[in-house]
Amino acid sequence: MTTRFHSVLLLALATAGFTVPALAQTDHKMQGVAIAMPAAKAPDAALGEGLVKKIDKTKGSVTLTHGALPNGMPPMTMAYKVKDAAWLDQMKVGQKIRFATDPADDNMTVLRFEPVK
Ligand SMILES: [Cu+2]
Repeated sequence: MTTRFHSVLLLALATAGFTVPALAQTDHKMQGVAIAMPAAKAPDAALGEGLVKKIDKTKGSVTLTHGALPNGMPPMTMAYKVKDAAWLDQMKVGQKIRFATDPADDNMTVLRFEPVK
């Protein structure tokens, strides 16, 4: 009698033990998907378009005339710093680019860019 009771108890514990991690795992998976989806889309959605007006290698800056940006900046012409000074050699005055800026620097630094064809 006692032995049988223990078996049922163990079975119940074992079942509970398997059920809880299984649920937890499903939760983590769903959270992972929810977080991963916007993160994967963000980079391209965060790109604004600009026209290269001036390149100043001494100051390490590029002046861009840009349209309204995803970060909320209205259209304007302004000088940006660039994350990698070598990019100034890759940019050309009159070239259209798509670019992303660094929120940690009040969006005053170009974090990445790509030419628009
Ligand atoms: Cu601006």
